[in-house]
Amino acid sequence: MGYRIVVAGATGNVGREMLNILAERQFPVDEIAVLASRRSLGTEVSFGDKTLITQDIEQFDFAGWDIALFAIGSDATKKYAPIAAAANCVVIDNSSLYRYDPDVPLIVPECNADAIHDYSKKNIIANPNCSTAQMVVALKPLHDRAKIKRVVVSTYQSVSGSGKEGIDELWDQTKSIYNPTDDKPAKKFTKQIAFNVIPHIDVFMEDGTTKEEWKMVVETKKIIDPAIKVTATCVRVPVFVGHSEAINIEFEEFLDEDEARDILREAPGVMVIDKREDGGYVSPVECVGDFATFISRIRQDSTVENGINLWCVSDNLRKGAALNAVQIAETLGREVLKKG
Ligand code: 11C
Repeated sequence: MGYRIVVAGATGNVGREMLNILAERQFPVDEIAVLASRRSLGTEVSFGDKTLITQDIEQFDFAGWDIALFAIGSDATKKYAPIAAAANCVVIDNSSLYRYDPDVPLIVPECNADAIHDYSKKNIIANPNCSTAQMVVALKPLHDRAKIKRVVVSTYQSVSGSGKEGIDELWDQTKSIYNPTDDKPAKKFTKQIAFNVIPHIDVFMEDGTTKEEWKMVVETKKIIDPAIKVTATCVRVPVFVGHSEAINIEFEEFLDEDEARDILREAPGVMVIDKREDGGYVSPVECVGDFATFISRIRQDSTVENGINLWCVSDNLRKGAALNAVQIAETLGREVLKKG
């Protein structure tokens, strides 16, 4: 016997990836329902070799369904997640709405799978922000060996993190650069994104950081260890899919770069590609469609007592969103529901 699964937001970038990944990983699905808002009602989406038709989330009865993967944004989640949870359907939510709620576990299975048992406080489990997810996969095994004190991270985030409109804006603006009569001013982003970089993702906070930067700080503490200090600068770059991060880590204890490389080679969800030669590292175009978080450029930082630098790249629609959500569902199935 398998699971009755719901994917809400099935026509968006993340919802479609959720369906692809459920099929690719052969999640034990008995029945699947795909939900959308009225605007996308009746849209066809693929699930393996099947074509599914979206149903109206407003009219949907969640009773009798085991797990709902939500990729519908915070406002819609606020309305529908409590309805699903009250019907005893466990919600795995990709929005930021519940991430900081002490009664909702925030899970990256490679780091804190044990937190799955806290799901029953609200019948809701939160999926982290994409830039946090890939970073904690890299940090956790190193923290277990040498205890991280402080992390300085700079991100290079692809436009797909801001949805289909972001992808369209980069595509249209890039074409329009070569055709000045077809001007495409910035709409989704605050400045031109084609052939440019923008040091601003999400809204500004009072202290001058952005909410994307704040999320990386708070979520890393909740997932790995509240004692870890994180400072982040998040930057949007003209890449379609794949977030990159330059991460500087300061440890309590000395950690040699070769040992760090060995630890990461053995770590779950990580693929180390680290040759000190031309092209011996991963760039975002190479990580698209992959499950792994890729680590390259592992090296000692001799400007601090116990420092390591590394470069971390992952498919933000997969590890950063859909894959992590499916991994949470797999963990819930294996550890709690035990049906598959
Ligand atoms: C971006 N990281 O690249 C964001 C997208 O809190 O789930 C995901 C936002 C979130 O724009």
